[in-house]
Amino acid sequence: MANKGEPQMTRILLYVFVCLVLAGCGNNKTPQAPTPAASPLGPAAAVEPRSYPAVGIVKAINPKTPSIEILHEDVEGLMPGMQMEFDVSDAALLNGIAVNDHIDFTIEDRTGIMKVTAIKKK
Ligand SMILES: [Cu+2]
Repeated sequence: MANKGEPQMTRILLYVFVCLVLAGCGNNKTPQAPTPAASPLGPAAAVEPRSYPAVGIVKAINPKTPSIEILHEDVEGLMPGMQMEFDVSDAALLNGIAVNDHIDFTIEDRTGIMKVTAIKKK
């Protein structure tokens, strides 16, 4: 019974170690963690935009807003195919883009606020 204190200390040290490891893992979360709708109002979600690659056909262009209306295919993890208008992060992205162009584009989603951040003509 004289050694009883030692294994207890070992257990405490192990416990502390596990806590540190778990805390470390929590901090190493990548910004692209696949949790699009987990905490829509959390402060962490607000600073972690997600980007989605998408494909579609240009239906209208509005350089003033700037915005673009696109008939897009299914966007995996975001929404099914539909025709809709997107705000564009920079009007310059619309340069050289015309109605009926087939495009690859990128949608950035910040807690439900979507913007097109890249457009590439096919
Ligand atoms: Cu849509």
